[in-house]
Amino acid sequence: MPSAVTASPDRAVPADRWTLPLPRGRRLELFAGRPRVMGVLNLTPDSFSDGGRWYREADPAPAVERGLAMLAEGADLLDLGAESTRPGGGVYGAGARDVPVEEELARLLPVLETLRAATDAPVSVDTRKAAVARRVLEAGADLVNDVSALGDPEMAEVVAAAGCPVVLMHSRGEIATMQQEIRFADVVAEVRAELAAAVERAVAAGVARERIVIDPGLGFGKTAAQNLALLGSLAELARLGLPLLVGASRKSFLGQVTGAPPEGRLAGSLAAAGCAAAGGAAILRVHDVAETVGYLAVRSAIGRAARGAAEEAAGGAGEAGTAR
Ligand code: HH2
Repeated sequence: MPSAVTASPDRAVPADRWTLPLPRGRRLELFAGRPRVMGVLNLTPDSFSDGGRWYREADPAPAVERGLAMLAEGADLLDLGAESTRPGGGVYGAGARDVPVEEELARLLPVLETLRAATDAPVSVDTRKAAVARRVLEAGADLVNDVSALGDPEMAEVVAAAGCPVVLMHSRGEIATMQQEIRFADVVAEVRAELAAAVERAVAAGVARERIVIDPGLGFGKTAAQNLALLGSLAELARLGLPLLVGASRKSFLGQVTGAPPEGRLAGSLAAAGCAAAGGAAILRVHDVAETVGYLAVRSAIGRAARGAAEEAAGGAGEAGTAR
């Protein structure tokens, strides 16, 4: 039985593995601290990090190619998004514009359907709209990544009916203005409490707890210092007992530390990935898949080698003790 099924709302000892049930009888195994890599595929003309790079109106080919390339680079799952959620009121000015349901679907469906025919890898869709979620789940999407944490009153029902996992991301306020008035007395405690409340709301609305993934929402209604504090305190959020998804990749708070523009934030993104893994993250949402996969592989290899060396030393000490 996956530990998340029996997870209490706040565990003294955090769970360390989960089995996320996916539609059509598939599963995604997750491990705290050994994160899966979720490759970001933005089908938008205006995303902050890669706006317009893969999206072509009426031509899904470049985006499909990019999605398959990320899987070949080692991504465990993809996250398709057709509405930029770039927050307004801060470094991004007015923030992203709302995209009507039909436009979001017109961007998503051709890419999703072509990808679905080409791969069985889990595909998540980043949407706040229940109408979009319903349609992409019918078209073969496996997860809903909802940065509004079920803000659409019909989203819980859609997710519950599909029996798919859902990412509940923390944010405060509206996308258009969320960087304007940021007030936290204790950002880690408040994000944890608000995520716990979002989880209970989702469960009360019929979403199975074992299908919920939580996310601190880095960059959504938080200052750079608050994002950094959250990244350094993920273990506190892990105590909620649910798998943690962390999206720090190329975000502006990394640029505020290094001075780099979005495409120059790889070093910061990898530092954040290391921190997230150390804090128990189960999924990292990233743009630079090959680099993140390589980084995590070396990190794991160092961990394994260090444990092996410690065991060898303990065995050697035992032998020396016997000989004496
Ligand atoms: N960040 C972005 C979008 N979706 N979803 C989750 N669960 N967590 C995140 O941190 C997160 C997210 C913003 O990044 P990006 O998709 O690159 O940009 P844009 O929203 O401008 O398309």
